Amino acid sequence: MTVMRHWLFGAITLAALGLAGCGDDSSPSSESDTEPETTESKPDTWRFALEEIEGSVQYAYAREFKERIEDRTEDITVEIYPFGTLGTSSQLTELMRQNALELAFASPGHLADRIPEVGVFTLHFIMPDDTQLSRDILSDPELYELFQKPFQDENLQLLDMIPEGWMVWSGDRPLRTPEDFEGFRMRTMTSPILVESYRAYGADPTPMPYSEVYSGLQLGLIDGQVNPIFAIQEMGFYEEQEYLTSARHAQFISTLAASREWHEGLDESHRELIDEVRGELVDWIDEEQIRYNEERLEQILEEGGTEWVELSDEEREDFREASHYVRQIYLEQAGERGQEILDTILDRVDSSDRVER
Ligand code: 6CS
Repeated sequence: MTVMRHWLFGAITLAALGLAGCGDDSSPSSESDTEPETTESKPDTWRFALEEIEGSVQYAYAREFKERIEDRTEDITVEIYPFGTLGTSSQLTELMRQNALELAFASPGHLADRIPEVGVFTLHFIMPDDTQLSRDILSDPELYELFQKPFQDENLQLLDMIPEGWMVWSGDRPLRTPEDFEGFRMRTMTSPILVESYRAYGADPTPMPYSEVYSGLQLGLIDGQVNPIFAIQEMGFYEEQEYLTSARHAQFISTLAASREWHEGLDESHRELIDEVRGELVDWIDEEQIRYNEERLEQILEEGGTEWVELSDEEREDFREASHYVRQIYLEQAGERGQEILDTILDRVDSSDRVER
């Protein structure tokens, strides 16, 4: 099993990774007394950790980000740490909070444990089907403004929100109706809000980290899991499943975060550069993820042994209705700011419907 090797985390030894000295100025630019004085700017390394393996959507983004940053600076190197090299999603977030890591992806399905507001992206039937509208929402300055405070309260800086594709249910059975979920042990990411989303369909949700999903399927600890197609393919989940059901109930959206302390300590020009690159990658990454997901689906189906089930609008309607009350649970967890975030997204979707009519 080739994918197995990706899951074996190296020990999270900060010293071995050169991350020792968390919290103080451990960057190569900090001068020691004995170093000769120079007016040249010193090289600086931005460590960028991913929740996904090489070949993933996050990896594509990080590679492009690295290339664009390094092309436009003399003194910056971006070092990419794919999944399996530093730790789980929650551990990466913790490293950034301690200013021991500069940049990392943090999926709302895990991050909502700490920042309930981002749980909005785990709710079902919220984001629009329309690609352009979805891009506009994910780059809406008003939304960034609303999310920034809870990120900063956690010593994080929100830099980007990127789409990684529609979530697809993989399972030992097709999942056409909420009744099909009866007793279905669905692996979810670790935030409690996701547990509620699947309880709403009558499932038996089982939160676990990404690294344990393959063995969970293999050992029969879970009946299925949910992820975008590119991930189902590259992590080998489809090998242990007979059906893939597409309900287009939610997109997988990831947040790109930075250590707040690090971000605030950057030169203004570097902060502006990050912003510039982020803006350039909005359309680029969406086109990439669409291509990744289409190609990987073809690969899975060509291999055989997995059936693709696409729900009709009528079938989706039953799930939409069943999912509705989870919004209330989100609001209980995310409070007033959560309400503003949810209202802003729904308002963007509604006003676009009105314009179309
Ligand atoms: O299911 C998960 O936990 C993960 N899925 C993806 C596609 N990216 C990162 C996340 O940790």
